[in-house]
Amino acid sequence: MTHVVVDPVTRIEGHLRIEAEIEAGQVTSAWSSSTMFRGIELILQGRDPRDAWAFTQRICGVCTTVHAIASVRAVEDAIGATPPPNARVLRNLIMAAQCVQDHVIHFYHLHALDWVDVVSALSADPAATATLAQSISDWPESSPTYFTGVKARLQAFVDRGQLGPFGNAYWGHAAYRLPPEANLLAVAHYLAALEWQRDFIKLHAILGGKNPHLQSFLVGGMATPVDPNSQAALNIHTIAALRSLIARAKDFVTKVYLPDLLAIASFYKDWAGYGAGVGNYLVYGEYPMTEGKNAPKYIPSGVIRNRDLSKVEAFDDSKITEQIKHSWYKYDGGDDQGLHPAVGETHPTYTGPKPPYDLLDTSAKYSWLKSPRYDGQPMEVGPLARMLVAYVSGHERVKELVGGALGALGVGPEALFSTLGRVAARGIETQVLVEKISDWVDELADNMGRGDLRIHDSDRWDPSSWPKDSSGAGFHEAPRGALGHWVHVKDGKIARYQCVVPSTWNAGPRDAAEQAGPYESALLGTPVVDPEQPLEILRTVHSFDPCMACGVHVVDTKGRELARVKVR
Ligand code: NFE
Ligand code: MG
Repeated sequence: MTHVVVDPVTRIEGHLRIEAEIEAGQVTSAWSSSTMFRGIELILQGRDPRDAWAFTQRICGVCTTVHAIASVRAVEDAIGATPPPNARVLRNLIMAAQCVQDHVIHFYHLHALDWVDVVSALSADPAATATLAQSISDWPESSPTYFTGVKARLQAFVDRGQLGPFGNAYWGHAAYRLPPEANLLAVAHYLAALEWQRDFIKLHAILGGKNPHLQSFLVGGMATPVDPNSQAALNIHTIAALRSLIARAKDFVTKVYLPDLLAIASFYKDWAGYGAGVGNYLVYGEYPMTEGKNAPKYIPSGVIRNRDLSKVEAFDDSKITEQIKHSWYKYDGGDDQGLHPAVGETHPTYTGPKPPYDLLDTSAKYSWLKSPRYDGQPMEVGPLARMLVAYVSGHERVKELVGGALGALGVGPEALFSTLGRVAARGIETQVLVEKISDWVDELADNMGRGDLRIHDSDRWDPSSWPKDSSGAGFHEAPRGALGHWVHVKDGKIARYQCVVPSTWNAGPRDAAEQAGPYESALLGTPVVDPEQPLEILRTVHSFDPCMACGVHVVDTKGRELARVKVR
């Protein structure tokens, strides 16, 4: 048996440590640990709940809007504020844009290099690359001259010894399978996607003043004036600017991201057989289509258990608990219980090992992540969960795209329960959202046209209008999955605040019943050709798009080393 430590896992947000045991070339046990703590939940106590979103938004610099949205919704739920239609539409636009940008960045910049060998791209024939590119898409930048230029650019990085983002990976690993031309194509689009994401996210600058960390959220609505006749508000020129940003985004997703995803996946179909994980999927739902708490959502909520695609259960938030048997926290009532987040506790209690340590004691506490559970069960959250629930719920566009992807790869729906399924679901979700997002621009324009310029419910702005003691929950589907904030407001101040975050669901440690979390389960059976270069472990872990900053709500305060892979 070989014990492998990957710490920190790179090309993620925050710090994640994976330990795994490998026998006969396969992972037989795995542990996921997040190794730092800050505690945003604690610093919110005693503050004005109307300010909470600005603090929680700083939990993460990647999913920058998501904690703001969850927070304003939780506070609105507690104090009884109802945002008007323009606020809902503006929020939908902001959230969908976040998801689209985040997914494209994940595919090219955080995940592609697990599948794409940059060094091999240097031996590609640019003319053959152009032929390949033109065979999968009518994207205009596909000429031999274009790929000759990309190859020369890459060669120049290498000649200068300045590999930049390509400096650290397992180049030449036996598990890389793309021909040189496909590698060059992917590298070209890695670079193109850097430009693309910078362009597209101007949408956030327009609607939120800046990105990351938009400034326009407000409990009860949005702080973005809407007025077709004002230069100082979102007006008809803004609508035109949004339309052109979205059109360019859709072009790139449809003609570059999705064709690349299918082309790369076709060389790695065996990865539809690895990385399934817990087989339970949880979705809170997102993009309300009308006002009010029970509004229908474009991406529906629901629960799927045991990979059973014959039915979706209704989501019931009272079934959520967080456990801490293996997390560096203590609970007043004992560490073996699970607490609902409305009565959750955050008492950090580091019990070792003492850094710098060799191995974690996984029989004891071993992560700063808690273990969220639904009805006592571990749940995977994220794009795969959302696309599965939407698929089984009969979402037309999702059904079409899932069917199309499965057909193109020649695999059945069971292939979705895998590392590759996770990657494909993320692409499908991006396509669905980049198509849908323009409807919300139309809705905003229609509202303006009808003279509905309301952006805020001011009836509940004054704390004297609030109940003396109330609680609320705010739910959101962040790019990485189901996100919930729970707030208890007492005498106008925050008495308790709890966040249960997508990466906490997915990357959390074992629970009191010793059930493994989704990462830990997904790694079982993963082939590892060379324990010194555990590329395959990264494939499965990265397929979830880890964000430890969100997961623990932490910040890195220490110097960082690039990576440590330890085999014993
Ligand atoms: Ni920091 Fe996050 C998303 C949230 S993941 S990226 O998406 O919430 O835990
Ligand atoms: Mg929390």
